[in-house]
Amino acid sequence: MKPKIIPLRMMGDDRGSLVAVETHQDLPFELQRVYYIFGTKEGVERGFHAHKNLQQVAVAVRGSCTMVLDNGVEKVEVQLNNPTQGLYIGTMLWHFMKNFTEDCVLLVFADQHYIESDYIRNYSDFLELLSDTPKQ
Ligand code: T46
Repeated sequence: MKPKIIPLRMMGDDRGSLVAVETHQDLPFELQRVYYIFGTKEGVERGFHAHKNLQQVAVAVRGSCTMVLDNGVEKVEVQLNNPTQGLYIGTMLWHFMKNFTEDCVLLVFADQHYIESDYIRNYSDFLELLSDTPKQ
């Protein structure tokens, strides 16, 4: 599995850096929600779910963490440590985050509002649903 990294447009000048993120131009979907994770305690791992329909792009705008993606067949670890690179997290991908630095701010763009019923929080259910999902 090859993780999909989305380069974000950096508009820096001698005052500093600026990255702009727009629906369709940078994100492969229409933006509906933004959230960010910060202040994660040392050693904490979070996530451990897949989404039935939600698509997301995650960017470590400060600090770093590791995103583990698992498509039910293979796992890949992606280091998020660059505010000009987004990681696309598609549907039906089990994922969790670890190795947060103390200063990590993980910004996530999402194509849907928060819907708890979109989460698959049990790994066996995830594998079962995957086997029912037609291959793309
Ligand atoms: C994901 C990974 C990368 C809301 O009320 N609204 C929201 O938009 C979000 C994202 C969360 N919440 C509530 C639900 C929980 O009571 O905030 C609490 C913490 O959320 P959760 O335990 O799901 O956080 P993570 O870090 O395990 O997962 C989050 C996202 O929820 C998830 O969609 O893909 O980050």
